[in-house]
Amino acid sequence: MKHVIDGSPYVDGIYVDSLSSWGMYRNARREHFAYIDLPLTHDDKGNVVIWNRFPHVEFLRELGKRLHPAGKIVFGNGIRNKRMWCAFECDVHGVEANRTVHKDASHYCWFRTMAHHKPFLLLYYYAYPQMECPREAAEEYIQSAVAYGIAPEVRPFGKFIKRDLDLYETFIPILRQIMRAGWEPVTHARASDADLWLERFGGGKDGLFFTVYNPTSQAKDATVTMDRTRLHLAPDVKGTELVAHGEWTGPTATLRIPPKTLRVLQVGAAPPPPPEIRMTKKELLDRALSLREQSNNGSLIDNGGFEKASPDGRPFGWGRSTRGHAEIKAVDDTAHTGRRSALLRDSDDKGAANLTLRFPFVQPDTDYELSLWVKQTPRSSAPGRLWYRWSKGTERLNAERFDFPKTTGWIHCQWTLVPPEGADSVSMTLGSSTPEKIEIYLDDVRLVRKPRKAN
Ligand SMILES: [Ca+2]
Ligand SMILES: [Ca+2]
Repeated sequence: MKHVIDGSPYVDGIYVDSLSSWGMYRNARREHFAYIDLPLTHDDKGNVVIWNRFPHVEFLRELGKRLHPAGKIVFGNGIRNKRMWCAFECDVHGVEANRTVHKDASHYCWFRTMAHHKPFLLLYYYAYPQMECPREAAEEYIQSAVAYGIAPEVRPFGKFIKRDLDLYETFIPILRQIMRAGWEPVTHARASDADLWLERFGGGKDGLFFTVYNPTSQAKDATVTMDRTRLHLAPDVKGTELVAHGEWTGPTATLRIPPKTLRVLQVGAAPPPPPEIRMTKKELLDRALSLREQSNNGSLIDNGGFEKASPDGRPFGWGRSTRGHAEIKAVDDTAHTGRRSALLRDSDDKGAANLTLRFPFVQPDTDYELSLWVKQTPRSSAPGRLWYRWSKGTERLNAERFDFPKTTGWIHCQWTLVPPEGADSVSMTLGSSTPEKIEIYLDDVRLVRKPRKAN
């Protein structure tokens, strides 16, 4: 956790999945009682227990305590109707739902009430090949969700992107605008037809909006009358309707709303929608890698100096692979820089000791320079080596090996790794192959991008 938060500026938060799936049992183990902060309860027979939902709440609360000071967020998925206390601890809510949720406003009411001003993302697995999503269904889903300021996500994303792009172009800027204004539970407005869903967003500097959704199969002629006093509206306030682009003056808007259709009223002036953040995959990757380089003094490898380690010497960010009589740990009895280095000991001709690292962000037209400091103890019969393999997706490409120099004093090594055509990842192992025996220290491992110059 600490490593993720302190050492990874490219991690913006933590996504906690499946909150609705766990915690349904009562824990009667008394030795656990001392470690919970939330109240104990009892089961049907009167035995004192921890209701295991509450440790989930404590876990989310602790995540927030650690993430918020760094400006990072907690996303909770599965914020369903029995997870209210979890909801309060999360900054963003998500629910993966069956395709009937939008037919019943009570679900939306619950989601929005729990979230209040926080983002809420609904995810429909709508579009698998056997689960076609007709255009009418997409229209109903998107418009009804936006009525509650809920992001109407679908998965797999993009299957109907061409067909439904107009819906997203129309409704997502509106969603962003009303979400910024913020949902308010008291509308101070009345719709003339009780079948209509009427929700209010904002009332302050980010504008005042009302969403009016017709969930029925008949078109509705309706008026929305606003409480001018409570909403502080001038008698001649100007209003615009953002979906079909109507206009009116005063606190009463008259609308004709087709079946399963959303209208959004903007009352008075409002700032334009927040600018959209659109990044290509390449831009996103460049940004992530730049952030990684910034936090590692130009290197793409986190914790290449082995300074961050668990109390028992597990270096964070590295994989450890050992077989036979072998061990790997971060130690503080010697270091090239800082306090620690990694000790790799393999005293077995049938075993091996390797630090492993996969770098899955290999870019085209880029070479990589791997450098490190190494030394052997006098007991080390082999010098140790770097072995690495390129891959393209799941296809394995070529592998190469460089032996370390034999030395009992720290020595600097540097190699240029040239990706074969199409490679998108590289897996590196630093240590020993089976027949070799080693006792070596490694420190300050760096991987640096070297963009190839165009000819
Ligand atoms: Ca070090
Ligand atoms: Ca060995």
